[in-house]
Amino acid sequence: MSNRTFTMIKPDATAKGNTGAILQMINAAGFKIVAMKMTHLSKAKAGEFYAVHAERPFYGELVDFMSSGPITAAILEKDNAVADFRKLIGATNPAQAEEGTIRKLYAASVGENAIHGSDSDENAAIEGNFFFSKLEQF
Ligand code: FUP
Repeated sequence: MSNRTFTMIKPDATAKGNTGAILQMINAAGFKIVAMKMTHLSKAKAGEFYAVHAERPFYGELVDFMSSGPITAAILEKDNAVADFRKLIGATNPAQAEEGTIRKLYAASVGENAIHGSDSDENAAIEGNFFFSKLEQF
């Protein structure tokens, strides 16, 4: 069990001014921010990040959306980080997300779903290293 996960507050949440409220929920749930930056992914970078989904029908839309505006990327620390963070953000489709989850509160649709959370310890490390050098991870 690793104690770190990776997240992005997506362009929809950024545009709606929800970054601060989401970070507050993340902190209140016991996650410590150990790396963070606001950035704007190019299409090429968004495509690289989501390369695992390249064959899926929604890949083009996903890449367009994720490069449509600024995001906030962060590495978070807590015991059981990956699973606990997936619980905090809720289901991919906000219509199926539990009450009180970040996606239930802030996501509009399965595509524009406010926030990303890594789905495994292995991907958390890969995704964190995609955005942050070792010197930027505290
Ligand atoms: P999640 O792990 O909850 O972020 O969801 P997935 O890894 O299954 O999907 C990654 C991203 O692809 C989602 F955040 C949104 C997008 N997606 C769609 O746009 N349409 C779909 O049908 C499924 C996912």
